Amino acid sequence: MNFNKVFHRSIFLLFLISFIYQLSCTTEEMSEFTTDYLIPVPQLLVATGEYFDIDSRTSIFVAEGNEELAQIGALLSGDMEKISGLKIENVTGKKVRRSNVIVLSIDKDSQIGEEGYTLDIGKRRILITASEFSGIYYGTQTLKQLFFFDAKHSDEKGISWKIATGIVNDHPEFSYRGTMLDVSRHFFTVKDVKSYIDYIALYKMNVLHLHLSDDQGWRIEIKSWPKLTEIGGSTEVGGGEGGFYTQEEYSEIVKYAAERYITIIPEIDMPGHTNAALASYPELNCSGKSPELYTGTRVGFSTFCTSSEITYQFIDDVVRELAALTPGPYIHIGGDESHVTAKEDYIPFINRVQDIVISHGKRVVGWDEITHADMKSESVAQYWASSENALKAVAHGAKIIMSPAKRCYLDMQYNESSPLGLNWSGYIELDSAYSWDPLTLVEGITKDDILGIESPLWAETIQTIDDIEYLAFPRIIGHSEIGWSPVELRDWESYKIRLGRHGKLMDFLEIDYYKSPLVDWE
Ligand code: TNX
Repeated sequence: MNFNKVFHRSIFLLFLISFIYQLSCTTEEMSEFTTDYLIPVPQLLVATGEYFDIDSRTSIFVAEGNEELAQIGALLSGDMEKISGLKIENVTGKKVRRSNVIVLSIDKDSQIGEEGYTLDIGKRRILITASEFSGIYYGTQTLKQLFFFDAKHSDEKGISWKIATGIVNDHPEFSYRGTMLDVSRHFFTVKDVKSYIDYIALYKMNVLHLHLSDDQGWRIEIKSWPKLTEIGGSTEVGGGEGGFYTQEEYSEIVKYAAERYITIIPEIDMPGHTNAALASYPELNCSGKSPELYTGTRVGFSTFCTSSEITYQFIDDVVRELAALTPGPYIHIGGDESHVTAKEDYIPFINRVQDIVISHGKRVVGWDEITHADMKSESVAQYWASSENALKAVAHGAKIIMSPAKRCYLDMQYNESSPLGLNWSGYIELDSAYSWDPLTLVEGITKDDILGIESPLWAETIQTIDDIEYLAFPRIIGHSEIGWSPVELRDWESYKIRLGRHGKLMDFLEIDYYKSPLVDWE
């Protein structure tokens, strides 16, 4: 039986249950279980009119021997404690108790779709089921949002939190829901990156692309070429001291992200955007001489020597070490704005680098300029400005990540008085960041061609986690909804009200977001 049929049948059944329920309790006060608080808005939600009480005796149950579920349970109880102060016990065993329990359970027969989940909040127990762990994790994110926005009640028995009962059936529209952080123009610590991961996980995003090298800094330790970080990592835009991740630190980020079902995609930008590497090793320059380190913000002036063999040995070493640190399927090779690489050199260079990446068992992602080369159908193009290039990707049979600079670039100013950001692609207010559809953006590109969406945050103008928060939030929340929710459910008027409520959540998390005048913040 196909997924759509099952899904539609389950929609029908849910409506039926809800209808019968509402008939049966017209005299009692109904609880309010609605999508009014949820971002991204779920595919389907049905209220059943009662309450589940969470108190100090509530526990989270996973079946014995299931380490990964237990880990999701531990994250859930930690977050619920932060929200409520209640210590919710994690329990494993063979038999689940009858009431006051939150159950996390894999159901291999669930037809809810990849990364999908069912969250069934009953009067006695909450049940999250999914066919994959990621789905369970997303179910817990929805539960957390509902929990956060629900009211606290206390009586003589102590404090309890009431969650309205109902059922959510949900799955994402796109399998790739990402953001990029540029750690090259300014360096951000492991702690900063982990904070950013925490925030995006709450909105069911599943990719963090790290822009690890550029003209201003090389940020990942490569053991076979140690000067990359020693020299190339020693500064940043404005002349600050820069920094880099040791392989151990980087692995710590990868693991932290994986526990939140986020894949890290490392990017080594080439053949342009390479001044930091060129400054570290003279042999990578056609002149055989190293340029000075660069701390300005111009782009497009550097290039690897594409005609020399040592360049490819170097790239092979870098990709080999990076692939070993990367459990995810992709290595991003950049390829953008190589203005000083001749086109006849650029194309064979990209082709060769693509082969290197494949030889290390990974797939290529590159900015849309790489579509000029002989892209393989398994490679992915990241659209940022050129529709023509995006259509070339389709001609190669390759998929596209949508990152239109006019809508997705988190480093653009909100308006002319924004204290941070650039404006070369325009000002991006919240409505402009939210109100667009990846499916109609480029004529000739359809859903099958699109892997998903990604919001890049370039770091020329930002230096601290507060700066990251200010430019990313709340625009990225809107992008998370574009990646997850179907276009029929997306609407600025409804989104804006829900976002206003999430102001309270961002305040709670101490996210320094931009308080746009377009939204009534709660
Ligand atoms: C363009 S978009 C770039 C980056 C800059 C960014 C600033 C793209 C692939 N390259 O090098 O940091 O603009 O907004």
